[in-house]
Amino acid sequence: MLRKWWHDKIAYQIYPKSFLDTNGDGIGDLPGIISKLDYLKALGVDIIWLSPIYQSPFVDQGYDIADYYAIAEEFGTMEDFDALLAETKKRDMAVIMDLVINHCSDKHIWFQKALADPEGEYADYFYIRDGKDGCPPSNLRSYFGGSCWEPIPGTGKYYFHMFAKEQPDLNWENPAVRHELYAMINWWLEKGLAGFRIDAIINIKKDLDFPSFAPDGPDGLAACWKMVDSVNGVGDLLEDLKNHTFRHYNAFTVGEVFNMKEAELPAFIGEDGHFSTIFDFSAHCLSNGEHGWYDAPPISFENWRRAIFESQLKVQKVGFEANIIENHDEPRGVSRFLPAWAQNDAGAKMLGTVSLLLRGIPFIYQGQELGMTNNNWHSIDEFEDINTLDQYRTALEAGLSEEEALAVCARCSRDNARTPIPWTDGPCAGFTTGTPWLPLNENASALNAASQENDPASTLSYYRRLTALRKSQEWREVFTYGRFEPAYEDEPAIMAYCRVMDGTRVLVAANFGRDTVTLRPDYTIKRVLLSNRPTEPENTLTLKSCDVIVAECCLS
Ligand code: TEU
Ligand code: CA
Repeated sequence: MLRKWWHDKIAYQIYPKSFLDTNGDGIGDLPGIISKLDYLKALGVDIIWLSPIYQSPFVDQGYDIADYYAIAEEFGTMEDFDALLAETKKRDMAVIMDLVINHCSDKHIWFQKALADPEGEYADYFYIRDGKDGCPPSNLRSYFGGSCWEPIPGTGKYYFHMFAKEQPDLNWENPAVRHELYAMINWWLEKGLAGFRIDAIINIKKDLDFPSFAPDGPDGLAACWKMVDSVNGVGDLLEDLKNHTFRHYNAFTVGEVFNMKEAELPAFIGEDGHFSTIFDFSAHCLSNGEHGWYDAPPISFENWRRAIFESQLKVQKVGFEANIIENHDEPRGVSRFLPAWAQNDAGAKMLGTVSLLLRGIPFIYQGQELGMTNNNWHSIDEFEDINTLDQYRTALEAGLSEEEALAVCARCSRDNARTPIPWTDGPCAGFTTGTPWLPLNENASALNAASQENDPASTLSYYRRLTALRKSQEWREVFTYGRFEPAYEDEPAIMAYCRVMDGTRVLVAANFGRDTVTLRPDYTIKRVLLSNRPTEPENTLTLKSCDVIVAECCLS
């Protein structure tokens, strides 16, 4: 396998709005990020992914871009951005930005021009079609609810949007659109950006006939991903994108890809694939509800472990995936993947260990290193997320009570991951001197960075040891390139695997159960490299509830 510069790196996702506010407007900003670069360096972070910081009306929190060349004033200026690049470079860190090119904002000049003249040049930057007998051209339902087709007043025409109506989809079949987007991407890469996280990219290929599908809900509509599933040819567009941009910069690209056809994995992430890597969402997809969050199935330990094992075994034959516990679209992993008895410090360390030492590129989401949890939510009015508000309506329409619908959103909302980072136990947790744009977590006075900073037993201190182990001279090779082998699969509460390479075998084993388990001596332990236990027991392989060990094993 050809070695790439990013293979052994650790990435960290920043959701700028909630990271750190320095001017008291309640919104995190670029100077806030710059002031925490040493914190990130100490955590072992090599690559920083910034969720969108471009100019935007923030209907979908910046995933609706009005100007791809401008920094949102909420976050700062282009000078701030350049300073961030310079400061990261000094620390030998790289920055990647979010690339949102399936759609733009309805406030983007291209769309404004398209609306002004729905027959003109810019109309062809989007998908504008005539209605059928006063109805939309097809029955697809957008990801955020309602029809994918929005009428253009007074014209009988509609434009297509897979997300909010304020996020019109760009017409990737139009060479002029591709040309504009590629020029923009190269402009950022020229500035010194290391690459991109590429948003919702599978959606760029449309079925240009825009057929209707069998309705799958009481609204008579069908989920728009059904079109994604049924259409071929996204690969040609992705190759075109790569060949005009990333390839020339040796950029690191991580695709946000759902609904990929399984046989296409090598084309996506194999040697010279469309992307460097894509996220592994296999565990997260286990809770996809058939109709929405309200019928999302719970995730059992068994299914979670199987999903990860299957994915690891499949992907290692092809390339690297990017492993996450959570991101800005997902509830906190500690509240989601851990059983009730493990939702504590020990559990957070255990979950972090088994995730970060998998084969692939670990992405830590801001606050994960502190063991942040979902928030307690008391009213639907506390939420900002457009997706959450839609899911609340959907749940009510399905017959849930207001209380039940709120409970669904409290469990699944994307805002769980978007609450501000608690930096201190002071006012507003040190996040802002003003009013935070989204409520702080109720546990912020107990769970914050300052209280963990100098406590060797804290989740933060443990994460530092964990990343240091992964990156150490001695072990980075096996954690980067070592084969993944499931272990103790017959133990119903143990998540365990080995990373194996030439003369080295490392066992990672965690007890997600409530009871103590003594593992069979399948492996002879040479020494424990890391564990979350205060003292090592007589028998290394005796794991109490929430214990995790990382141990070097003898080969035979
Ligand atoms: O997400 C794409 C996507 O498919 C999401 O709708 C995802 O399924 C959902 O958030 C899960 O609840 C990306 C971004 O990550 C997300 O924040 C944006 O809202 C979306 O694209 C539109 O740009
Ligand atoms: Ca601010």
